Amino acid sequence: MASSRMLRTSVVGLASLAAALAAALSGTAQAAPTAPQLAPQAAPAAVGAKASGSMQEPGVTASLWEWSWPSIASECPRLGAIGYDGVQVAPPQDSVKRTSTGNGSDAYLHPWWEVYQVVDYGLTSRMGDEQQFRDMVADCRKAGVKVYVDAVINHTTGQGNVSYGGKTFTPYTYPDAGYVPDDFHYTVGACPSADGGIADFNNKTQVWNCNLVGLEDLRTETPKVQARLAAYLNKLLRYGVSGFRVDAGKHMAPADLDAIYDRLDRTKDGKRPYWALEVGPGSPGVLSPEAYTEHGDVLGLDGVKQIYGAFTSYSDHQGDISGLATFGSGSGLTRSSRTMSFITNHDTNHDQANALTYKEGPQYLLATEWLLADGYGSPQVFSSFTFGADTNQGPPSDDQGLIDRASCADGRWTCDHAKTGVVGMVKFHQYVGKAAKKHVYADQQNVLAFSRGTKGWAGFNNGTSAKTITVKTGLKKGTYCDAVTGGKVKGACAGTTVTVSGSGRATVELPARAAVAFTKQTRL
Ligand code: LM2
Ligand code: CA
Repeated sequence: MASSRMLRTSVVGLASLAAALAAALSGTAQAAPTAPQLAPQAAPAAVGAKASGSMQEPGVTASLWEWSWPSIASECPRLGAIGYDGVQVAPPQDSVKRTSTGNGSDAYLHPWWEVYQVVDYGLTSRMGDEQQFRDMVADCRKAGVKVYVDAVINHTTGQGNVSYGGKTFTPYTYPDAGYVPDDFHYTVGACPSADGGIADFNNKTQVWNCNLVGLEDLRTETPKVQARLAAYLNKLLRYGVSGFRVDAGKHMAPADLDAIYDRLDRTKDGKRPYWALEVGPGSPGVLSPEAYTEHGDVLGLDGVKQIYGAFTSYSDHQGDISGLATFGSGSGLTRSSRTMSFITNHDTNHDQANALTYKEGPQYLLATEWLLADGYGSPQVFSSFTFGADTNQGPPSDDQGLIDRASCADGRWTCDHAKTGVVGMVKFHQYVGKAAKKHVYADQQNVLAFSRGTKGWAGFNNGTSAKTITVKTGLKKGTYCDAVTGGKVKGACAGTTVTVSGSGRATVELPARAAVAFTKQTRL
């Protein structure tokens, strides 16, 4: 669990990591190369076209994280039918395949995090082979679902010597990717810390040039590395991918990101690729999520914490979900149009701190439903595998680490993206579009309700007992089906029915830890 603690620290960006890093690094069998030598001066990075202002919105996406390619291919028709605009997939490039376990708590031979250690850019991975990847992208596109790839472009590995694709490597030398020691910051002496790790998360040179949790940091400022990375991303674009979640975005200088983005081709739809940078909160100035919005969208990691706080702090009398009425730019977050929002992602999911996850059951679903109603950012629904107490646990797989077929029936996969309430709220989100939040009811007692213009209304109860509220809904007189309990099916309500009076008011019972929502579309 040292690993998850490390990552949380990096995401949160707390200052001194030196001791922890040294300890973590000594845990790896990898020797640093001999004395750092001086590298020839790299050509100045090209002034890249900024990604901001030039991309399409991804809308609602599902992150089917560490689902295999055939499993995602089969799921895409359902995603499309529900109304998802896209699916985000785990890093598809070839990664380290461990042959022995690490020390102490690091007991899983194939932990989930293997895929974040890049060996080369062939598309053979735990999730499937290149043909399966291509077929998946094609099948999803056919179903009207765009594919977004988790792009690990900041670093290679920190351990091991063999990959899923059967490639071999040694520290700082990756023949199949074409990398030699001069392609890494540490090797050329460009990382200003004694052990090559990031000791100070407020120091931009360290954050950009040193090894994040021992992962060998690429010289993303050089034309050679930029070209290599762009070739990988362009291959994915040629296969029909629509954009990227940029792993460890904060650990690359904005100029490097711009230069790489500038080398990217258009998507199959003729658009500039989506580009969402992972920039963990906690560091100031140029390292802040806000600063990175000049170079792409950013992941809403600060929002994850605020949402977690609102949903979990009521018993401490520190706040409640009605405070989320002003969530977004009103609560100090990056602007909606530049943010990918979510309740949890693969990191916070495994950290089990400062984020709601599937383990919180109804509260996690309630939060997911609320985010879809709120309209902040481009909401992403996280859906992956279930796991036990050891947060290193990998996805269900065979003894070689190859991931099993996902099933929503065997209890090993959460399938939160397909739960009835989430499905109803994806439809709600798509229907209300950009309509403004109106008729806000925030009772300071863990209940929040609002309309989206005159198109839809939603109420959320985070309390442990049911609560009945009478509110103005913004909708016309009529009988409506609750989207959360199944909506309108063949002219009848699958679940709860709500009556709106001539004055636009309704008396709604909000069950414990649950939501009720309806739109003009679910009117009988
Ligand atoms: C990320 N974003 O910036 C990913 O979202 C996160 O999941 C990745 O960390 C990280 N950055 C690098 O891509 C995960 C995981 C780490 C794990 C790394 C690499 O949270 O724990 O580190 O992937 O697999 C593991 C060990 C760690 C070791 C490191 C290098 O847990 O103890 O560090 O490998 O050998 C010495
Ligand atoms: Ca870097």
